Amino acid sequence: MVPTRAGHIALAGAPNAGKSSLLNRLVGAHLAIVSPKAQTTRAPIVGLVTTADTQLVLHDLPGLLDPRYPLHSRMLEAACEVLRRVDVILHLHPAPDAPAPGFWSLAGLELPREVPVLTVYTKSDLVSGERWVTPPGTFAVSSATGEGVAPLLEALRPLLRIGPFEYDPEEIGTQPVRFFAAEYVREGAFQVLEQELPYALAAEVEEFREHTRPMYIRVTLLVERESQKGMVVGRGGRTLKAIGQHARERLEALVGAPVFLDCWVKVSPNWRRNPAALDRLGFPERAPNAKRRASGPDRRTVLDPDS
Ligand SMILES: Nc1nc2c(ncn2[C@@H]2O[C@H](COP(=O)(O)OP(=O)(O)OP(=O)(O)O)[C@@H](O)[C@H]2O)c(=O)[nH]1
Ligand SMILES: [Mg+2]
Repeated sequence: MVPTRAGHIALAGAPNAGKSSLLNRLVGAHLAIVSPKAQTTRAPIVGLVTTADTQLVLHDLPGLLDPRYPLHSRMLEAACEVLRRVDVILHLHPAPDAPAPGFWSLAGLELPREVPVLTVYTKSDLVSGERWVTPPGTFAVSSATGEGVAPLLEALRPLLRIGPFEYDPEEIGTQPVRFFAAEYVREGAFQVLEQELPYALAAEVEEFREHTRPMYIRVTLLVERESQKGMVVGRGGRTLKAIGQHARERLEALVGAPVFLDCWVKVSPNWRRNPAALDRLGFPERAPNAKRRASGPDRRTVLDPDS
């Protein structure tokens, strides 16, 4: 009998590289939120892919970037914490922007750990008409078409340890529905709101009644300033309604049951820089990352001028 193999794999790279789209393609469900804007993912998302003999525990990470404010620092720390413990790292980089930089140079990450790092060029459909050739020893995938996904999966199996599965083979994720409720509201905001506004927004589940029909979920959208509240609500509440509708449809597809999603907007002044608010919103402060290079003059953390 073929032995089972299982392991943890990070999907890492610069913001907007296509990490969440690849997670969703591999899992076969829209688990992680996606948008054309950079820095959509703020906390790691776990997706599970199980076949007869292999279980991949995939970690879609926030983009590796130089932090500009405390939320960014905590996003990066969360990504580094996962990078320190996975069995394989996939370094995702868009094929149209090839070649990929060295992985450990991203965001000041220092020093190669003893872990395999595979370079994966994403969005290969965007270069397919250009006779682009995949650099030797790397992979090219398209989350839009599925091209290149099977060879990547094949290459991963031998890198995993022989051993039992960690999760039920039927599961596709490990995080609770309430986590995804807040995420899908943010995805709606990224879709509906212009420019920088989605970055000033967080979503927090304040009430969650799973056993009612429909399921009842109350989510508060936090904005940083009073002036942003009206923009999120929109004329006659239209904008907020569109955000809620997007999130409700995603959530109903995930849980396979009707959901009543009640969305409200509240001001939480400068929450992106407020340690207590960040703790509460699921961005805990972590032990300093020993693997980050000390800030040099060219890599100093720059706080936004309006902080
Ligand atoms: N054409 C094409 N577009 C893609 C592909 N994969 C991702 N995209 C697009 O690229 C953009 C960014 O995708 P995401 O999956 O959100 O990227 P990410 O790396 O998770 O981004 P952050 O979470 O912001 O770091 C979105 O507009 C996607 O639709 C692909 O294979 N082909
Ligand atoms: Mg993402």
